[in-house]
Amino acid sequence: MNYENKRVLVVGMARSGIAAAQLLRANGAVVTINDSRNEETLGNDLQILKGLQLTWKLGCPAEELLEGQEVLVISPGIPVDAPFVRKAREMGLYVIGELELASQLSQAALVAVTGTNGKTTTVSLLGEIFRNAGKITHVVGNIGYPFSLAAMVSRREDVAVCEVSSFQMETADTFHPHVALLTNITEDHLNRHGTMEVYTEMKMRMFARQTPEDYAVFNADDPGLKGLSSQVRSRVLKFSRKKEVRDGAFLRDGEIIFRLDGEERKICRREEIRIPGPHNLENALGAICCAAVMGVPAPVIRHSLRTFPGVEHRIESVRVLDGVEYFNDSKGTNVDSTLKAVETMTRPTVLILGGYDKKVSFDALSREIKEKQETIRETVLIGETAPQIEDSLRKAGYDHILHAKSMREAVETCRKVAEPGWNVLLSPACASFDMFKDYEERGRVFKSIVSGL
Ligand code: UMA
Repeated sequence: MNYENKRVLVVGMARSGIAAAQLLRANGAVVTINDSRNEETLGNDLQILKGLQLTWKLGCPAEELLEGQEVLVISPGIPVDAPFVRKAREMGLYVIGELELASQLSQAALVAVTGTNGKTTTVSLLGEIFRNAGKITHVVGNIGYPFSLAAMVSRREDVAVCEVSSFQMETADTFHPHVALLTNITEDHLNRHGTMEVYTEMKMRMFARQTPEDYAVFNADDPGLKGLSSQVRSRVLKFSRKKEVRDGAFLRDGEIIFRLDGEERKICRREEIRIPGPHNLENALGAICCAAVMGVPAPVIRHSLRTFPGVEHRIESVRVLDGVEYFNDSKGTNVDSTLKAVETMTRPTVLILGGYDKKVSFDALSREIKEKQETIRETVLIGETAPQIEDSLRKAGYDHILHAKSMREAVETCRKVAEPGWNVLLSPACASFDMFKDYEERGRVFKSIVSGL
């Protein structure tokens, strides 16, 4: 779409909305910005919009601003069933999200990654691979850097690697990645999407506009993806750490192979991948498929796998104190992600769990903790979901349960109970919004408390 002189209302003035407003102004749109919060509460980040010739309407309901607008751009945090969004649709406005807007205006080749877990690690690794291949690469989206900022500067020869959330797909329209990867699907965000069917449907929207010239990459080992690859029109590649696949990436005698149309390329040996754990092997295999179909030579992929150190807040070692190693896995915002972190613990561990309530069940996690009680020696529960997690753990027959009212109290409790040779793991299995701005703030607070011990 051409946004020149289009009257656009942008709602939500956090990272996405601020970037969308800048992109729209750069494309000649007539922009009104809105947030339910006022300027004072929104803080300094808005300064960048000063002098951009925007109409500022902060601290008032968006409903009041729809009259006379042609387009409504919303942030991912705003659900599509919000009353003002419904009203905008009824009034005939074109309603899209920030990611959709950016994808329409970006010039770069688009590689997109979605799934419940592994997205951030995979896009970060892909960013590293494309940069090592000499490409100007923009790693954008749900990872925390809005696509709109890259869309303002991207050129046709660049690559945009986009982390896509189910929230962002609610408002997709023409979003069309040349390569799209689905890592896995397990229970998450049911407070927003209601059912697993709707959540899965949102993830699958990423492939909706692909054609047979595009590529869709699926994790063949994930039961949550069963049957989904037959729904896409693009060329399907799969990856597996358990079996050989026809087209895609797999292991043979410890060697990682990429195969397409019967032609095999050796990438590297499994143990050369620097990021640890079976879940990271899956992330690496997915990234290999995307990079290979984008034309990156095997030696560049291999070098990147050998050097990529992983991402902050994902099973990140913070420090060793009195023989106890502290790990920050604040990115463990759902049950499956915490299960994966637990799987990588090879020593006795005190696990900090709990946070914002996304209305999912903790029973699978509790059963696993009970089964692994030789490893998970204690749990320290924090936040809104502490009572649910306690009930679930007790139902599973696990009763090594402690409580803490704050992150500081949780860390201090861990310090008291952990013995030399143990680990302390913050992997809450929940989002952070009950106590923190986001998972990054939660992780930073944890790290600063641990560093100050
Ligand atoms: N707001 C309104 N009216 C409303 C509701 C909200 O004005 O009715 C305003 C709020 O006052 C606030 C703004 O909207 O100022 C918040 O928008 P946002 O929550 O979309 O915040 P952003 O900073 O733009 O962050 C979003 C993503 N947030 C969510 O999806 C909740 C970030 O993902 C993403 O990194 C960022 O865009 C950059 O693209 C975070 C996330 O939690 C990490 N994602 C979920 C996850 O990973 O599990 C999906």
